Amino acid sequence: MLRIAIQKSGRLSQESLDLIMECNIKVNNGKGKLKSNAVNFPMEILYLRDDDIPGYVADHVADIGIAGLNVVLEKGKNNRVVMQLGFSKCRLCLAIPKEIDYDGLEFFSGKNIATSYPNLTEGYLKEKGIKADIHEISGSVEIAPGIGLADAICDIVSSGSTLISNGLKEVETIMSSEAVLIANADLPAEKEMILEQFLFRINAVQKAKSFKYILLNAPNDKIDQIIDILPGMKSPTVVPLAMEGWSSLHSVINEEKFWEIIDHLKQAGAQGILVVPIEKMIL
Ligand code: PRT
Ligand code: ZN
Repeated sequence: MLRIAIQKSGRLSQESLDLIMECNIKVNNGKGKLKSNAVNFPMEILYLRDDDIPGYVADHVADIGIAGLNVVLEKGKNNRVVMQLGFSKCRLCLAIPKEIDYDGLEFFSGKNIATSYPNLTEGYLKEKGIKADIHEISGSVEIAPGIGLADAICDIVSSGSTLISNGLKEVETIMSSEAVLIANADLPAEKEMILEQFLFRINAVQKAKSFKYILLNAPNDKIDQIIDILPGMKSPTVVPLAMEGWSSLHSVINEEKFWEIIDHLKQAGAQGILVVPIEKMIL
């Protein structure tokens, strides 16, 4: 049995649960529950505050967990980051009132900085040789300069609109973050095996998301030219159509690449192009 801790309610909750379910792990997720069991995979799910997840994983309360890299590094527990999950992307930034001219990190020397990330902020400034006064506050960090509580802040930024609406501007990026899967540094072999199976499924789901299955029709004399354009995994499948001299061509292609080559495909004579999602991809 592998215990995974995910955020109970917040920015990571839904996507963490979606990821588990996309791996075909069925969860009885009654609202308000603190714990639930998967019905078709040896997994138990704990619903916790994101800040507690690294600590619970390090203490063996949970075996693995999903949290923002920002929280994982801030807590500094002895866990392994086993996979980047690609959602809840954001960055940890230093920001100052927008009317102040900023001429480099020296600005922060001797200044008061409000943050919920004292360890990351201090670590970053120390590495740069800057000594500042760091004040830990747990929420609404953005309002600290406006009410005279601090000269600057260090906080999570995503779109940047919270900073703007509080009259602040971003001046330094301390780190980029996204949701990550962490694991206890020392799992028993049986749990490690279940983790491997889970990682295998996540990989298959993530690969499938960035690839599409493409089907198109083309005159037989254009097939070679079209195959050259398609950056497929292996050689595409070519099936003759009922209409004399035409074939249907099937391949798997990276979605980003698809938009680059669509015009070339059409120019080369491709018709009836279909692009369909792939649910799982195992290479
Ligand atoms: O209750 P619990 O403790 O579990 O949740 P929480 O309120 O502490 O965390 P939550 O749900 O807000 O965030 C969870 C994780 O999501 C964070 O640790 C980050 O890894 C990630 N994440 C992604 C964000 C954001 N984007 C984000 N925009 N976390 C916070 N914000 C906040 C930020 O603090 C600021 O107040 O949103 C505001 C900035 O957003 P923009 O879009 O205006 O720049
Ligand atoms: Zn939190």
